[in-house]
Amino acid sequence: MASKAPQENIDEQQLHVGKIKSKAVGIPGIMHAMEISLAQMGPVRTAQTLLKINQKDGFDCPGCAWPEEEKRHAAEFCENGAKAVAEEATRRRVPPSFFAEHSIASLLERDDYWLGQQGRLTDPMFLADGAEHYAPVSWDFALDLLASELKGLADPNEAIFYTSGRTSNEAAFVYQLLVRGLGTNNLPDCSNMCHESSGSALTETIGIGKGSVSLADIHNAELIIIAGQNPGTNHPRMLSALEKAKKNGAAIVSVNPLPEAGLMNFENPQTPRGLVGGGTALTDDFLQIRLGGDQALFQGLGKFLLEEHRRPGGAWEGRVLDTPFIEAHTTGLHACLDQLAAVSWDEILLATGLELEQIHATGRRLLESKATIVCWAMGLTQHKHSVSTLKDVVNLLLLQGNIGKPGAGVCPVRGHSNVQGDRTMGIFERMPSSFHDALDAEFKFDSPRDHGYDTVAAIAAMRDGAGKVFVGMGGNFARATPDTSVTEAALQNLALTVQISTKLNRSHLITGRQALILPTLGRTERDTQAGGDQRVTVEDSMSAVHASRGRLAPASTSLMSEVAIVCALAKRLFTGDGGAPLPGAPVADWDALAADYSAVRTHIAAVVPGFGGFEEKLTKPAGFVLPHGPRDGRTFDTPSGKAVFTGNVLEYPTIPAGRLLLQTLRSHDQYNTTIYGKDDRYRGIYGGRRVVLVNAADLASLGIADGALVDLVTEWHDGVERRAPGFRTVAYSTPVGCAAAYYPETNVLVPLDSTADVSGTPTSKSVLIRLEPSTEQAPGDNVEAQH
Ligand SMILES: Nc1nc2c(c(=O)[nH]1)N[C@H]1C(S)=C(S)[C@@H](COP(=O)(O)OP(=O)(O)OC[C@H]3O[C@@H](n4cnc5c(=O)[nH]c(N)nc54)[C@H](O)[C@@H]3O)O[C@H]1N2
Ligand SMILES: Nc1nc2c(c(=O)[nH]1)N[C@H]1C(S)=C(S)[C@@H](COP(=O)(O)OP(=O)(O)OC[C@H]3O[C@@H](n4cnc5c(=O)[nH]c(N)nc54)[C@H](O)[C@@H]3O)O[C@H]1N2
Ligand SMILES: [Mo]
Repeated sequence: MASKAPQENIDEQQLHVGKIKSKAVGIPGIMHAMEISLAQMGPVRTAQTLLKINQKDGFDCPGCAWPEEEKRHAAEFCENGAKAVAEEATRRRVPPSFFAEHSIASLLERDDYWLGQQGRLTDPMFLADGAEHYAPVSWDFALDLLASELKGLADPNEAIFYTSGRTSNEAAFVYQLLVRGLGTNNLPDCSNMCHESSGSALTETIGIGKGSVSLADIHNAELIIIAGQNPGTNHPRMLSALEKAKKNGAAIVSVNPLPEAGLMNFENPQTPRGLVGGGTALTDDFLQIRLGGDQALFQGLGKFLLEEHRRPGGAWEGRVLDTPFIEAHTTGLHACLDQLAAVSWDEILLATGLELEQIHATGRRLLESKATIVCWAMGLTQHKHSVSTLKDVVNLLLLQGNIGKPGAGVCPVRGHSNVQGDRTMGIFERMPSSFHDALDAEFKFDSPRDHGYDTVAAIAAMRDGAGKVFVGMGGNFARATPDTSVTEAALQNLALTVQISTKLNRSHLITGRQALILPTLGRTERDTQAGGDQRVTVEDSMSAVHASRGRLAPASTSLMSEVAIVCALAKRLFTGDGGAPLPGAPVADWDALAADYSAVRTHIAAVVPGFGGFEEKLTKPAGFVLPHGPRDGRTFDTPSGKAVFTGNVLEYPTIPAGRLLLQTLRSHDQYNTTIYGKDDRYRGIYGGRRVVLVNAADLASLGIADGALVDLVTEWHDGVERRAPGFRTVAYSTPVGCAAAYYPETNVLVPLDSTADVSGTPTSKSVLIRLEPSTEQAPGDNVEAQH
C-alpha cells in the first residue's frame, strides 16, 4: 500500500500562531503520529511496525534513549517514537534516478524538510570531482576508493570519523577499531555537542560519566528536579515514569525558561484517563529561570540547605547534611561550603531571575525529601559554564547523600538511542589508557594514544586544511554543527567526504572534491549476513544493554549494514593477499565479524568492562545492566576513591541592554536535523519554523511588533557577521532578555569558538543576538498572530 507524495519546501508565509498548550499527548498526539505514519508507510506497514517498537523480540526505538518499562504495553505508544520509526520505515525511496534528475545545485535549494521527505537511500552513489550529479557505483568501487584515499594520506590524523548516536554497539566497536587501526583517535561524535558536559562533570566528581538512577529510582523518588529538559517532546516515555512517581507521592520541580507543555500536565495515552482527558498535573513548582541561571540556582539551593543546617535552634539544625555519607564517601566538602558561603543571595536572584521565596520553597522540598533525583538535558549542557553548573548539581545531591541510594541520584537524560553505548564502545577522541591497553591486547597492535579531534576541533582542522577525508557514521554533520558557514566551507575543503546514511540530508550536498553516499540498514530492518539473521545491541540512558532485531524487509537489496561496511573497509586497509594481517595492523577475521555479530560481541566482552558473558546475558529479553560504582555500592572511581565536592566560581550570562540571549531548541515536529512536519503544537506554532520567541516586554522596549519579520544577528567578538534572516517574532512566555528559536536553522548564529569550558560543547543555548528589521522580502498578509 502506497505512501503519499512528499511535500514541498516549507512555505513560511503559511506560518500562524495559536495558544501555548498546557498539557501533552492525549488524543491529538496519537492522531498526529498516525497521520505521519500513514503518509510515510501506508496502513499495513504502519500497523506492523508500530506494534514492534520496544517489544521484547522487536527493535529498539530509534527515537530516544529513555529505558523501557519492565512490563511493556502491547504498543508502548509514544507519538515522537512513532514519528521516528515512520521516518525510517517509510516506503518512499531515493534511487539513482532521483540523483540523475536532481543536480547538487538544485538539491541545495531544498530545505531539510523536503530532503528528509524524499525517503530512503537505496544505492551507493559517487560524486566525481567536478560532477554536478551523483552517479551510482558498486560497493567495491566505493570501498576501494575510500580505502585508497585513506591509505594515501600523509598522516592518519588527516582523516576524521564522525559518529551519530544511532549506531549499534557492534558497529561502533568495529568502527573505532578501524579508526585506531588506521592510527588516529579522530572520533568526534554527536555527544560532543550534546551531553559531553555531563560526562566531564560526572567523571570528575563521581568517577563515571553516566547517570546513576534506574527506572525504579524514578518511580520511588520523593523529589524530582527536572532542569533544562523538554520531555513532552524529546523523551515522551519519561512522562509515564514521572506519572508513576507522582502517584507514589513524588514532588516534581521544573526548571525551565519556558512553560513546556509535557512537564506541566500529561495525558497518558496508555491509560483511559489519558484518552478521555484530564491527565496528571506533573509539575508542582515551576521555576521560570533565566537562560544560564542554573548554576546560581543550584548554589542557592545548597546555600539554603547550609543555612538551615546551621540555623541555631532551627527545626533542621544539624540534620540537613548527611554527615555519615559525607565523611565516608566524599572529599572536598570545604571547597564547596566556602563557595556557598561566599555567593550572595542578591547575585543568585539576579542570575536566576527568580524570587527568593521560590528558591526557598524548592529548598524546603529538598529538606523534606529523603530521596532526590535531578534530571537534565540540553538546557544545562550547552552553556559556557555547563560543566561547573553540573558539578554544582552533584554538590547539591552529595550534601544530602542523594547518590547510591534508592530513589536518588543523577539522571542526565540522553538523546540519541545509542549515544551512551557508542561511548562505552570507544567512540571518543580520548579514551582512557585502560581501554587502549585492552584493545591492543585483544587485536595485537599498538593503538595511537594521542588525543584526537572532538567535533569543534575537527571543524577547525578541516577549515585550516589539516583534514583531508571525512567519514560520517550516520548523522548530519553539516547541519547539526555550529557556525554553518564555517562548517560548510570546512567540509568543502576536503578531498573526500563519505556519509554512511539511511536518509538524504544536507550533508550529502556539502561535499569535498569527491563524495560518497553509502546507504545502510536502519534499526527496523532485517539484517541478514552469511551467518544468518543478526541482532545488534544498544545501551539506554540508564546503562541497560539489550538486543534489537529488525523485521522489515530492507529498503533496498543494495543496502549494507554498518558492521558489514566497516568490516569490508577494514579488510581492504588491514589485510594483504589471502587475508593475512599487514604488519602493525589490528589482527581480526573481518569476514567472520561481518558474517556473525556474536563474534564482534566476543571481542567486546574481552575489551570493555562489564561485558563478560555478553552473548549469554542477551538471552534475557530485558538484557542486563552495566556496573555503575556509585549506584551499585557507593564506590567512586576517582583518584581519591571518593566522590568529589567542588567549589565552583559562579558564572552566568549578562545580557546588555537592547540585546537578547538566544537558546536554539527543538520543535515538536523534528528529530534533530530531520524535520517531520511544520508544527510545534505544544507551543502553538503552526505551518512554519522561522520564528523567534521573545518576551512581550522585550518586544515593547525594542520597539518591534509581535509578528514582525526580523533578522537574528549574533554579537560575538570576532567581528564576523552571522545572520539568520527572516524570522517572525512571537510574544511568548520566556524570561525578559531570553529568546528561543529552532535549531538547525539557527546554527549559523553559533560561533565555532563559543564553547563550554572543559567539555568543548557549542553554547547552543546561549547565543547573544540583536534583532534587526528583516532583509528578506515582506511576507504576504496571510499571517495571523492570535495572542
Ligand atoms: N522528538 C524528538 N526527540 C528527541 C530529539 C528530537 O530532536 N526530537 N533529540 C534527541 C536528542 S539528540 C537529545 S540530546 C534530546 C534533547 O532533549 P532536550 O534537551 O529536551 O531538547 P531541547 O529542545 O534542546 O530542549 C532544551 C530544553 O531546555 C530548556 N532550556 C534551554 N536553556 C536553558 C537553561 O539555561 N536553563 C534551563 N533550566 N533550561 C533551559 C529549553 O527551554 C527546553 O525546554 O532529545 C532527544 N529526543
Ligand atoms: N544549535 C543547536 N545545535 C545542535 C543542538 C542544539 O540543541 N542546538 N543539539 C546537538 C545535539 S544534542 C545533537 S545529538 C546533534 C545531532 O547531530 P546528528 O546526530 O549528526 O544529527 P541527526 O539529525 O540526528 O542525524 C540524522 C541523520 O542520520 C542518518 N541516520 C538515521 N538513522 C541512521 C542509522 O541507523 N544509521 C546511519 N548510518 N545513519 C542514520 C540519516 O541520514 C539522518 O539524515 O546536534 C547538535 N546540534
Ligand atoms: Mo543529543
